[in-house]
Amino acid sequence: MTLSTPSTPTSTADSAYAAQPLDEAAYDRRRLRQWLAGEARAAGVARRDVLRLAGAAGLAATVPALGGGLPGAHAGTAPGAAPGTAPGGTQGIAPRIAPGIVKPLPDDVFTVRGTNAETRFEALAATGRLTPASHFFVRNHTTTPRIDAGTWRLTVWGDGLTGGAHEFTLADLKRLPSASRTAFVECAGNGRGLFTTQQGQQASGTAWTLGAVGQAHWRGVRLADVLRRAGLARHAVDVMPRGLDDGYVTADGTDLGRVRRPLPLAKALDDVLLAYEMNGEPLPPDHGHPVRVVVPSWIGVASVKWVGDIEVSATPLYSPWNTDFYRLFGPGHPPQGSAPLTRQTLKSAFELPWHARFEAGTRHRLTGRSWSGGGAVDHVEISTDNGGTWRRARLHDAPRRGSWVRWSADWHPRTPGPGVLLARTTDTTGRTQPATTAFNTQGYLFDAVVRHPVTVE
Ligand SMILES: Nc1nc2c(c(=O)[nH]1)N[C@H]1C(S)=C(S)[C@@H](COP(=O)(O)O)O[C@H]1N2
Ligand SMILES: [Mo]
Repeated sequence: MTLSTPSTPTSTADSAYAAQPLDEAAYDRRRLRQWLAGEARAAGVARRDVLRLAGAAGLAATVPALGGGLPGAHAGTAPGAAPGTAPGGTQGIAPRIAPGIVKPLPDDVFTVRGTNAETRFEALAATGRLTPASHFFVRNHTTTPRIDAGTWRLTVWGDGLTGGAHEFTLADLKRLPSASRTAFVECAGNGRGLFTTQQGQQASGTAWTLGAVGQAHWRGVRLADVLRRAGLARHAVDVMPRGLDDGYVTADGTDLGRVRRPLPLAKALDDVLLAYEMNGEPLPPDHGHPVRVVVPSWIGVASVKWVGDIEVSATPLYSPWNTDFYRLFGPGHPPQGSAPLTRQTLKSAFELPWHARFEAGTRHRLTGRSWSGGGAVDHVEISTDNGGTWRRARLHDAPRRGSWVRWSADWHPRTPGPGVLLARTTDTTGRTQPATTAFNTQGYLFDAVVRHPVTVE
């Protein structure tokens, strides 16, 4: 993280948090035990829904009692989204419009999947280390809201503050020291479709291939600075940002409320940003205008868009997005699911269309990208003989935590016919992409080596 101005001195109360170790695994185990023991409250979800959802997820444990304390409507919302209206009309070929996404979605850049848009990896070949907003995937639970930055307010509230609720305008945030960093945002379900096409397994959810990922330079303020200004108390444990988009209603009609997911305080105080700029421009509507959370290296849902309020809590918080969703369910996992997912796994992708064609007897330059939520990319290998031999790809970016690396390798195919291209990365933790990924019913964290089909002719 680059701080453009030195951060303000911290109070003694704050240093207690700074000293708190960031042990995500321990945090998750503790929260899971508390959930099972019924200590936590399921914020914002009606009790009957918690019971039903717990049943559906095979949760045999006590369902937590509901706590109150949720504020009502939020200031600064201008819902009235204009779903399906692309600005600037259509020039030339009419771009595809997904319900609820504002920006144009040209066919050569995106695959529309329900309310979401997946970036075609071959379209990234024309982009640099940063993904322009025009090429950045969109994952919307509902529709992109149109929010007026002038009337927008961020409310920080909860029993984890020393005093009452605190409101920030965008101008207030911009007066704080700015902080920026380059980070990818990747959906936990990125690659889900490959469970089916590569492993013959059917997972629920959007059947993304590899394009539910993008990397931008985010600029804003440190969440830590905002929490401190709001009066963070010593006994705070969780922080839960919530979006201003419409509540999410499941297929069977259950309203789960607005998108929200708790973060452990240690992560919230570490490297999390409240971003108001993406690649040097104000955030575009589809990516969270005017302010979104950016949680580097963690699964995309942690990076709440259109943030309107942040609950700071003295007790563990739960939402459907860390209980029924974004855990691993299925064979090999406990009935209540794994601990809530935090960091992303690692992946590699060629900047090629599926079934790309190559001329035999010519040298071709293969390009792609690799990334990991576990650490920086250490190296990338490719195989053009179905995994028989592997060789190192040339890296084109200095590997950094939370960022992807562009790479290339030359290939001189000689024999016409169908084939597969393989790429795999190893990160600085020593983890390498495996041949297969253990199945989970919601298809999260696919990280196996992808068998990219090509034809030599
Ligand atoms: N408020 C809100 N925040 C959200 C979402 C959403 O639907 N609403 N989707 C989440 C998910 S699942 C992902 S993967 C990322 C996607 O960010 P992007 O659309 O900017 O690519 O946003 C996250 N933040
Ligand atoms: Mo996601």
